[in-house]
Amino acid sequence: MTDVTRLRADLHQVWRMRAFEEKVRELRLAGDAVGSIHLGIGQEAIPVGVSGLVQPQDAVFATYRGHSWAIACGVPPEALFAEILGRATGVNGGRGGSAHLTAPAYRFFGENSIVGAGAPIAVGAALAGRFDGSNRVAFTVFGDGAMNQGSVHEAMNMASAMKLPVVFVCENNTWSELTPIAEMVGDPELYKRAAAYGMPGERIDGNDPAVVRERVGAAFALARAGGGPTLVEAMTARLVGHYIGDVEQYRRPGELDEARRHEPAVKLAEQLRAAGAGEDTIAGAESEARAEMEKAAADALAAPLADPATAKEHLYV
Ligand SMILES: Cc1ncc(C[n+]2csc(CCOP(=O)(O)OP(=O)(O)O)c2C)c(N)n1
Repeated sequence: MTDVTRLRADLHQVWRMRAFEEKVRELRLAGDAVGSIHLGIGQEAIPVGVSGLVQPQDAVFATYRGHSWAIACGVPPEALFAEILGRATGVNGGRGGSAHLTAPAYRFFGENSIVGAGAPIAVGAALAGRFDGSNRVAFTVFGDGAMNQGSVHEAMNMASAMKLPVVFVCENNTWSELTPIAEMVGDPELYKRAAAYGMPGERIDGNDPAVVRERVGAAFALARAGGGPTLVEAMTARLVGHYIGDVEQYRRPGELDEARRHEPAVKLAEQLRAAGAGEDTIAGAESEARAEMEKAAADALAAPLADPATAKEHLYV
């Protein structure tokens, strides 16, 4: 693959995720979707970089900011829109909504609204892989705030002690809801904690899919080879509110202007220009993605709402 082909493919994937989420925001503001919705606009390079690393036997565990991770796993956007819109055709029959998307057939073992909960579940999935012969790698992604959850510490310790094939990725967007991570920790270089657990840890540019692919790819390779877990701290920025409706009074002056200069779509467009691509190549990546998501959303809107009579199906407790 030439540089231009790869960069164009990455830019197209970034735009698929962003166009999906911009459409979700529009649908939420119009009242077609309900409930609290968290967007990952600006953070797309991490799921784009990881998407090609996940093999059929693997398992992915995300957070409530998980739309792009579902797309990265290959879940069809129409089924995701339908889920968020409460439609019967949704990936979970309209029961889960934005924060509980789950699609095991696509290796996407779901979002989770409990901060840090994905990490111990991933450790369990990796441990299960020892017994079912799958050689599964369990991948889990969470925010910088989640690094202060006891469950995440316990998960990292157990994964390292048992040399389990887990890849821990911390999407460090520097905000935990409305609080800066720097005010909540003694050392904001979170990757350094990996050393305390006896596993490799590093901080990377989380706005460049190629860097993510290379460094998280090394973590997957180590895990598959029996070398145990890795912690990757991927630096990025959330260009929108914590949730749709967040008025973002906590932002520092100029913070978002600065972040927009380094966000993944801007970075990839610059790399494409440097590799000799024309403006039509760059614009096409965005317009194709927007057309795909407009159609997927329209098809989902046309589907019937979930039948309330089915609300109690699939309940276990
Ligand atoms: C166990 C738990 N505590 C608190 C909350 C409330 N809460 C929701 S999101 C959030 C911030 C998490 O920040 P971070 O882990 O950095 O992820 P981000 O939202 O930035 O992606 C908090 C505290 C929760 N959902 N679960």
